[in-house]
Amino acid sequence: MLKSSQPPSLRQEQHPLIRQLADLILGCWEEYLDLSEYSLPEGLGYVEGKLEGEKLRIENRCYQTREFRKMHLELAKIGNNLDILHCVMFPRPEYPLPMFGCDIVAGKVGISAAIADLSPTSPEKTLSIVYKQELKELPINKFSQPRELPSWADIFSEFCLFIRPSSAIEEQEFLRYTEIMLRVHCQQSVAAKPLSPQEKELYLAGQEYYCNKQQKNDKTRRVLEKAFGPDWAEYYMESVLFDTPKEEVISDQ
Ligand code: BLA
Repeated sequence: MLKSSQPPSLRQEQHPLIRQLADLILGCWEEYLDLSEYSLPEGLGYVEGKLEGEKLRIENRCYQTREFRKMHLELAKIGNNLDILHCVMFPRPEYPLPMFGCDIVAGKVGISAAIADLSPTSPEKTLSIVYKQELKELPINKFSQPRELPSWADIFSEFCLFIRPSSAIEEQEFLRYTEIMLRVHCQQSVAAKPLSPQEKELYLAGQEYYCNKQQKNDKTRRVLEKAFGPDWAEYYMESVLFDTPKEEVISDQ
């Protein structure tokens, strides 16, 4: 078992909810899964750029396991204005697992966006009965400021929580909601059995659909473009944030 003994340095400087969620994610990963290091493309573990005169810093942690091709936790900080947490767990496509994803965007006046989901990858674009059963008690209607999803966001499940937390209590309730999703997901993942090669292709297509849609998030793209330019932003969104495993799948056959 690999220990994440060295906490990322950016974490200490970020909004407390981001710090708490980062600790929670890494803690859950270590508790349930047998982690190995996943190497990001050269030079992309830690990145610095300038956004309108403000420094943008990005710090990445990446692991893989039997069930997951890539588990990515990213922390980003823009000057003293914007703190971001981004996390996606990409299943190996031979496992019929959804995509866990979450994003927190915190500005000077607090958190403007907090989102967490387990997004389906199945051909039917639904979660399995077991997941639905496990998630159905989640208090999705408890939050006072739900946010409307943009038009590209047809990838998310009925359990997707997208809010602006209105208080410290709601921040903690968001954390708890995300924790339950993540625990359910880790438990289901370790119990998952691999699919046939034909079924694997269908789940791979589901992941590609998810990644293509996420790449349409102009708000993420704009932040990256301003700091690093459009070519780099495109490269980063395709090869780090939302890449699909095409080459690896072809090479293991
Ligand atoms: C929104 N994402 C945003 C916003 C910013 C970023 C600035 C706008 C905040 C707001 O509307 O209040 C920026 N997010 C980033 C950057 C990175 C990042 C720069 O992750 C990475 C370096 N986004 C994800 C994942 C999900 C996600 C995994 O990365 C969901 C599982 C969702 N972010 C998401 C959604 C919005 C958002 C749905 C709102 C988009 C909109 O309202 O148009």
